[in-house]
Amino acid sequence: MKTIYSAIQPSGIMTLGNYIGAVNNWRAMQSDAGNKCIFALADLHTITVRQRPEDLLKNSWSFYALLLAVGIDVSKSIVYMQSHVHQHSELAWLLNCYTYVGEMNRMTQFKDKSAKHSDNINMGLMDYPVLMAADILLYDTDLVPVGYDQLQHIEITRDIALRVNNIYGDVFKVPEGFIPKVGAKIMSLQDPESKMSKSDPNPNAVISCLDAPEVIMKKFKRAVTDSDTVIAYDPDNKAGISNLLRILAVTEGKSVEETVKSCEGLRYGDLKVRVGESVVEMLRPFQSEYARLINSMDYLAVCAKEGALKASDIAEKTLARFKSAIGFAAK
Ligand code: ATP
Ligand code: LTN
Repeated sequence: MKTIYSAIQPSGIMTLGNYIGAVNNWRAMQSDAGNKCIFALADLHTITVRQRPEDLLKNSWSFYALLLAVGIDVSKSIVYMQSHVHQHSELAWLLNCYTYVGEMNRMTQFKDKSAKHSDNINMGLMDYPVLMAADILLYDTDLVPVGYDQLQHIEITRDIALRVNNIYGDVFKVPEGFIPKVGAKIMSLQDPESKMSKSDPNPNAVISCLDAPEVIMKKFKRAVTDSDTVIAYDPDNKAGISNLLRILAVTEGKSVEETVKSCEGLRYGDLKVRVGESVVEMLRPFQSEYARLINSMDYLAVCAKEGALKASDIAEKTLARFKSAIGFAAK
């Protein structure tokens, strides 16, 4: 049995990047009977950037419903909110004492977010990877499915786990990252050199998984490409077209090579329409399931509560094991 763990922040909107790079793979991994899957809404991570309370609350339930709408099944997987399981904060504190300030200072996401939120470079922003390490290590995780941008955080999680194990023996299982072959980095539709991000202020750059079909088509038609006319996969010189080809490959379930072949002779405009239609079709069942779930608040609350109970059972055992290894007196 392999334990799969991942999380997403309940902030902003769920983008096509989140869907393809992360949550759709979570669903796929859940259907393997050899996997035990645990998925969280990383709401404690979300407050590293200032949130309006009413938005955080609304987004938390919305993202919970989004995960179920993707096809994550609470009878097979544990789905919970991080803030409901207090062991995350406690382990993060302990791990802080085994993490160096210099390591955190070098994290790419910390540097990017500090530049973006220069008026609020709080300790939590710097400590973000340690909380993420706590999330992962609490569940004796084998694999962490994430998009490319999170790989550095998985590496530091491994470093911290190995460091603790070197001091105290085998306390933590050392996890591995799991990156999808295609789609680990979906790019912005307006600036194909940078990642499609849920906090991008330009709505044309980002497909929300809840965008109406006509909005999706319009955004793809406006996608930035290049002045050439030949459809070819060349991420360095044709970032926009290559991004569209990757999205099409995932939505049609083909390799990038097959996709390029099937687009031979098409014009850029035709490719944009084909990608748009393919994304609309992929999201159609998901959107109708979301519409049903978001009106079933009682059901969502029961699922989240059960998820938190199951998660804290596991988390408590790992936390107790580490506290005893450190030398804390038993209660
Ligand atoms: P932000 O950019 O605002 O920090 P985000 O869009 O990266 O947010 P997260 O909640 O931080 O969203 O990420 C959730 C998951 O989605 C992570 O596994 C992340 O790697 C993945 N992910 C995010 N953006 C993309 C993308 N453009 N392509 C592929 N995977 C992505
Ligand atoms: N930092 C992650 C979200 C996250 C996460 C985790 C992912 C929080 N805890 C544990 C995997 C495992 C992000 O996607 N921005």
